[in-house]
Amino acid sequence: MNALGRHIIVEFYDCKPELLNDVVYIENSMVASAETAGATVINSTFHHFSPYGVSGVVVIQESHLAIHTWPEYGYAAVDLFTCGQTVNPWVSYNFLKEAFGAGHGSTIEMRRGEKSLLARNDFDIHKQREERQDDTGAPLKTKDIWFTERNDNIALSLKHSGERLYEKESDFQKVEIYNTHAYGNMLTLDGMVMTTEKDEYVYHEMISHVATLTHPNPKRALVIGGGDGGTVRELLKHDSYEEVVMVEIDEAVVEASKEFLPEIAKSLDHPKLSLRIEDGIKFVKETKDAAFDVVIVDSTDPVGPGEGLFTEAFYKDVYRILKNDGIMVTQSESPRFNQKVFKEIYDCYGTIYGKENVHTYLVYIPTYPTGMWSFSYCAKGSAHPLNTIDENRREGFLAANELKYYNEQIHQAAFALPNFVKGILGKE
Ligand code: SPD
Repeated sequence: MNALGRHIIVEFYDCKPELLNDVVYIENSMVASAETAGATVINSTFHHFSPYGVSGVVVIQESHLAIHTWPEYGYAAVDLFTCGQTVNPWVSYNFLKEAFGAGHGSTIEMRRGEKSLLARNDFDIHKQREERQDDTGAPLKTKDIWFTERNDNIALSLKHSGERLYEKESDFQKVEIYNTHAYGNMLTLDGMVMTTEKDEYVYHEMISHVATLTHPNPKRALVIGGGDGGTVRELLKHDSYEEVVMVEIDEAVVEASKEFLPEIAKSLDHPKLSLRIEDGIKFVKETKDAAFDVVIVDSTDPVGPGEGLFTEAFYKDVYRILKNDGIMVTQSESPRFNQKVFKEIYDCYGTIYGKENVHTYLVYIPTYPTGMWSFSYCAKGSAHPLNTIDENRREGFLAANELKYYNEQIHQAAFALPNFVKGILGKE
């Protein structure tokens, strides 16, 4: 190509007005059109005007896509600007024409940056970087690329290096590993943060040790999900376990974690671990009654493959496969970010285990949206997470293992719920 980039100026007419006024739909369509064309999305920002109209930009590694809509005229003005050879802006054009239901479109394509008119002027980029430092004195990361997880109202963003260390569209979900500046390597599934190298211990210690130390003598544990390996790493620190079975549906999660999250995944080859790559729902359904002392549901969020792990039918099966004094712990989402699910599953556990045997506890995980995350402790028998702990056993365990988050006080404090959380759960 004799130019740096291609710029298509697009007029879309006779679009569906309601689509052109839906800021979430438009942002998702613009981002998907970029990805379908093979572009790498850096960030996007969109705004809805009252009462009509949306404006927004998707910044891609290869330039940008922008849009302004006039829903009342069924009209959208779109710019598709790509540079380099790999991204074809016409793929985005076709995608968007269909997405907005455009009756017709007209376009002008311009070549940007005629090479015959450009003179290359290389400058010392390293010198420029060395001169700028962050507050620790380290060279400043001049790339400004952010990963963002969001729902309709809340977002969490982390700056990363821009390269994806791992990226696979598996049969179940999109599995990615980013290298973030503040939290090290980070695993995401379908764009949702699962774990990061620097704060994973909060989640994995708290999902594992509360139940294990409350159970009088846990010998067999089952982990549903948890393919990164963090939960089994923590469970296997307890000598009482004779076997830990982990059932992860997606081999790509295990593969990515072994390669890029080695500290988290380090027990995935442990001799006491039976690792099964299969559907956890089916596994639980086919397991005989009273087979496990502890069941940990280390699921993703309730979308995609994780959805079936948030149903009454599944939890009833888990109840059945627990021994009479067995304990289940599940990750139960954020009281703020996923309030509806948080409340629904609490009620569901209450009907299965009896309200008095269900105890919600909270942890603080900076890389999950809102930072506040919950676990649910459910006892089939009467094991109470605060009253039935064998202190000698716990002391011995803590002396032998250097944990980063869990201790006696945290165990106790995690069950203290703020009033607004009690309110959501309908507790006095
Ligand atoms: N939004 C995060 C929900 C927690 C998902 N599980 C994390 C897996 C870590 N082993």
